[in-house]
Amino acid sequence: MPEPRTVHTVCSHDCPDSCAVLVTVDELGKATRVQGDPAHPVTRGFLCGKVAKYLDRVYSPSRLLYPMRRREGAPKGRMPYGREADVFERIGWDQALDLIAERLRLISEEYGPESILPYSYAGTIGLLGYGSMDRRFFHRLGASRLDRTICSTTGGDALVSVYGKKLGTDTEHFRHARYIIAWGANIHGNNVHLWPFVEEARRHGAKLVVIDPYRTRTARTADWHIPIQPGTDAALALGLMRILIEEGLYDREYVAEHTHGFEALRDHVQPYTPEHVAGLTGIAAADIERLAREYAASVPAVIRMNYGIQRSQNGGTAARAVCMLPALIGAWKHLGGGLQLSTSGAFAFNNAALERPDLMLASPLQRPARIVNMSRLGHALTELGASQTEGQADGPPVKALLVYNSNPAAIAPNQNAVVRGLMRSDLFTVVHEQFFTDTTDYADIVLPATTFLEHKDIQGAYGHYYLQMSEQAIAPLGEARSNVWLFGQLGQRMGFTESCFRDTVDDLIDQALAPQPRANGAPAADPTRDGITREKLQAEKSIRLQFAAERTGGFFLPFANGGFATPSGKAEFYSSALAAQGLEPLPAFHPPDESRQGADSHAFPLEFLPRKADNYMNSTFANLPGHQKMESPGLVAMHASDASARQIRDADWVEVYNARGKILLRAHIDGSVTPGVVAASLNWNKLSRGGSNVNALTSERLTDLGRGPTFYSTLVEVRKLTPDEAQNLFPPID
Ligand SMILES: Nc1nc2c(c(=O)[nH]1)N[C@H]1C(S)=C(S)[C@@H](COP(=O)(O)OP(=O)(O)OC[C@H]3O[C@@H](n4cnc5c(=O)[nH]c(N)nc54)[C@H](O)[C@@H]3O)O[C@H]1N2
Ligand SMILES: Nc1nc2c(c(=O)[nH]1)N[C@H]1C(S)=C(S)[C@@H](COP(=O)(O)OP(=O)(O)OC[C@H]3O[C@@H](n4cnc5c(=O)[nH]c(N)nc54)[C@H](O)[C@@H]3O)O[C@H]1N2
Ligand code: SF4
Ligand SMILES: [Mo]
Repeated sequence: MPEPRTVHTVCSHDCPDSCAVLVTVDELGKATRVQGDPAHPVTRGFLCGKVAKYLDRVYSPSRLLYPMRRREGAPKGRMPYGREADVFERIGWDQALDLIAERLRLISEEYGPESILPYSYAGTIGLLGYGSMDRRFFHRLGASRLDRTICSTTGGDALVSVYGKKLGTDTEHFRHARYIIAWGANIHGNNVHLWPFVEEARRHGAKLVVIDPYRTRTARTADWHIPIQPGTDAALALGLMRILIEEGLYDREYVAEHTHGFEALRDHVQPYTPEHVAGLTGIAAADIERLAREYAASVPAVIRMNYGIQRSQNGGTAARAVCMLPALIGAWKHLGGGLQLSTSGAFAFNNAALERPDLMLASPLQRPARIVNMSRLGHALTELGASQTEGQADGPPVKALLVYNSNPAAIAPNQNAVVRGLMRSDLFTVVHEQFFTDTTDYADIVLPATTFLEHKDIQGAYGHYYLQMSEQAIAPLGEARSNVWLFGQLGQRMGFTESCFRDTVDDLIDQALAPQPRANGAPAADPTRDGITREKLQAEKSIRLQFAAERTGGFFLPFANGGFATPSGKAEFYSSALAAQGLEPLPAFHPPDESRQGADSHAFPLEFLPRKADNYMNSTFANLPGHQKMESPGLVAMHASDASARQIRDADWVEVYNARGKILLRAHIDGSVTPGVVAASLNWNKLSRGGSNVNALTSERLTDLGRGPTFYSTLVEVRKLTPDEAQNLFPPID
């Protein structure tokens, strides 16, 4: 009998922190404890509240443990939580795989392979679980390609437009900062392992400023909270740049040596006077001036920009403008200065080897398939292919949907359209999941998935610079299987003869760590991953990327001395590449159409923030009682003046609505929002009164860069429910 042991795993939830998690496994093979690895320099021995309770999730009595198919005649549609299994019957894996392969073959023959759509995001950000065998499978099949825009492409494209790379200030260097701006970044809620470094800096006198329309946990503990009007960050950043230039507070040397387009920028920011920007952002002109002067005077200054500001119609431009600030003041030169949005660009995994896009040419299409934007799933399921004329169409309707790593019925915008699509009786839907969710309510087949304790993977991070090995700690529960296993098996059932569908997890890891090939075919030296092999990772578990500066005893400062991968080779204030795409080469402020200052402002008067929950991970964990207790979901934060104008008191039941939908929540007047702004957080539909969550109100409009969703450009109205209306709701009020 094996001894109790400790296994090194990595939390695979979609979080910048990618924590090193030590799992204690007893002699019977059961995990008895999870803890943050004290030896990991960013995890530092603690886990967030969500994952500290992880064994409640792994061993939940609600885990999906067997493949199932919808019973003959059982209609698709929302099921009360806990009753989902009633409409399914258990089948074996063999039967499930055969059924799926058979249906995909028929659908592909009748409608073409592009009528098959994968839908996945970041249920796991383990490298293999996120995208490897699945991509091979869909490429070889000729399925539509999913444009995975739901989270970060807008901000990512913005960062790349200025610097050419997704690199940022090292998390561990925040301890050296003297001025920290959390800009659309709820550090305490969404990125808690940065917090100890922020606190360390503050103990040494640093100031923490939070720019966020919502009074988050982070804002409440900050030195200065600036509640900006949603969607107006570009105006603020441009106003700050104007002051920095006007008052000579910028770094002339850095600007001259390392930036491109300064003269154009200087002229361009002229209209953004403090008074003008105050009118746009709701921030007093004196505060804008003070912020600019403090930011320039406190060396080193760092900005933690997270993905909050880019979930807005002009969020790409806003993120671009914010990204320019550290280049203007030369903050990159200093240890602890700069900006962090993402660190993911440093890992440079060999994605071509993992995902095998070359297999597209072996598909029946013999060409790359069409691209479908995941942020417009409602459109894809209800309109795509509906009115096509031969030859110039957008391709066939979606006839099969394979969902894994995602819960689209809860997280995709314009939910009523998504649900209408999922209800289609002619849509064949397969969902690979750990639990019955809002999405499995529309599945023909559900398949049980492993948690990160139950499979092996490797993982980079978007909030630190360590590459890690996540070992398998326990055997899969029931008949749960990993994403890699599922798509390898499906490939074989489809009769794909390429040997890559038989690759093992270790093969895949070796391929991911192989050097990226260069255009001319010669292997490129990938200095950050130099010498990091599977064997080495296996032995050391967590390895810091190998930065040249650190080899010689220095610090990794990504843009201290250039290092940009932009067309000009400089940090770009002016982007010719954007101009060539017909986009504005310099960032300018435009209000989102759906905002109080925008073109669509007449219909509904309140700005809506459909936020993430502090104690869930998007929709993950929302079904677990311990997490629900920490979160108290189902509230809409309102300002006292907006509430009283509508005869609403704290804890009243209200309807929040717009032209796309309505949801039912309890008013919460807690001082977290300014007049004209209301906020509520993500939950499961089936756990929400009225049966829909915040995404019943969000739209499928896309952002200016990166084709992303615009969750935070949403207008609503709120009205009080009558006592009669508050009765007989779904789910019933206890
Ligand atoms: N607890 C918890 N942690 C998570 C997640 C979760 O759901 N729960 N999700 C994970 C995921 S998927 C991601 S992508 C990261 C994202 O982490 P963040 O980028 O921090 O994500 P958000 O909470 O969307 O946005 C951050 C803040 O931006 C604010 N904001 C909204 N609109 C605006 C605006 O117009 N201007 C400004 N300045 N701020 C605005 C919001 O009020 C919010 O507090 O977090 C990850 N971590
Ligand atoms: N209103 C609003 N909507 C949002 C957001 C918001 O802030 N507000 N945030 C957006 C953002 S930033 C993101 S990233 C998306 C997130 O959207 P999703 O990526 O869909 O995130 P989750 O809701 O966490 O759902 C992930 C699902 O994957 C499952 N899963 C976990 N691990 C595995 C695995 O190994 N295999 C399989 N097959 N399944 C697994 C989990 O059980 C879970 O149900 O939501 C977006 N939607
Ligand atoms: S969700 Fe984030 S903070 Fe929590 S354990 Fe996972 S990586 Fe760490
Ligand atoms: Mo995300």
